[in-house]
Amino acid sequence: MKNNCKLQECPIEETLQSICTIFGVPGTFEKYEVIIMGNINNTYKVTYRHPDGFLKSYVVQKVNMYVFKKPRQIMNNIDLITTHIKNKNFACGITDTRRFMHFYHTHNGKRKNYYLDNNHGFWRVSKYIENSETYNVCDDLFVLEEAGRAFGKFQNALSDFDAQKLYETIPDFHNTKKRMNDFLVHVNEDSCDRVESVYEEIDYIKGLRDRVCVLTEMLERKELPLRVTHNDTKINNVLFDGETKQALVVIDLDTVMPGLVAHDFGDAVRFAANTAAEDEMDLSKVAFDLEKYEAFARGFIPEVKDALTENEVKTLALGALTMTVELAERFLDDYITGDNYFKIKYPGHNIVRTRCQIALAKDMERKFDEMQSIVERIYKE
Ligand code: GN1
Ligand code: MG
Repeated sequence: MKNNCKLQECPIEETLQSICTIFGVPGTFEKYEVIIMGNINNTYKVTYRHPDGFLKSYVVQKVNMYVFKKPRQIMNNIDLITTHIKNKNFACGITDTRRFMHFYHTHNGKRKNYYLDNNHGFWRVSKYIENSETYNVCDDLFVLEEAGRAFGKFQNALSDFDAQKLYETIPDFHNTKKRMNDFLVHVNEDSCDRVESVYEEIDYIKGLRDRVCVLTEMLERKELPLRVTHNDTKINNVLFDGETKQALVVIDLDTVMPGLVAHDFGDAVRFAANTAAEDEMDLSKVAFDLEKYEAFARGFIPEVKDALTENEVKTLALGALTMTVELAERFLDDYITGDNYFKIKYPGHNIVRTRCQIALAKDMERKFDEMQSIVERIYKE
């Protein structure tokens, strides 16, 4: 590998080796693979042969600077959060290293947990957790309950974390009201001439506007407490043990910021209780599965119930509808403004995603009373 290689001009394999060298990874490069999960950052699993002969893998990520304008702030947050969680776990006697995230520091000069290359590429390297797996669509109710427990425990572990110490990595990330207002401005502007093809979807989102702005309004009136939340609680952000299927660790800490519990609960079930993938084209396959919802709730609620206020319990189900409609709006907003935010695999991918979220939201509307009573029942148990 050439040391003077400009990262942006190198084939990805050489770039990854350069990055690993900068982060002090010992041994020799063996292989890499692209980790397809995630709509924002570019993620790779890179494997090295350690000088002692064994193979060791690392997660190398290039952070999307269009989405994360101040990535140094993210790395600052991550450092504080991972240290806090690790200390709390150690205090409870949990020392299994597969249960913690770890980010490596650069070996050149200032030992930072990130590296900015010559071309404004922002890189980080974290531990790869061996024998772990993650799910996009999952039918195993045990796994879903484990995911609920993992996010509930995560929430709990951060309950005494001073939110003032965290940067707001994406301001107004789940401010549904602001997102709705901005969306309607973009619809009016129609800068890419795309609005005509999506009137039906725009109308559906507009129709639910008041209902999905309830949580933001309750927060504004201080009827809901602001907590430190994960804000991106897709089940694929939990790593599970490949054999026992137990949840090991919550990953993707980029959006950990002050937020609402209902958003974390809601975003998780939006993803995990969908019977289909988030971008399923065949809408007849898309439904909200109450058994999966219940399994997640059964893991999540007992972990957090002592801390929850009455209003928080009452709004968990609404969190699911809110996050689903908000994401439909975000995908559609990205489509009509030119597909700059989410990575797309084909033209129109964001419309497919929007339609899938709308189909899911419609099913949630039909099942809303049952969603409410499942939460209440588990809360009272
Ligand atoms: C993005 O990249 P990923 O998959 O972790 C997005 C989430 C969305 C999600 C939808 C920073 O998360 O908010 O819910 O896609 N992350 C950001 O799949 O916008
Ligand atoms: Mg994420």
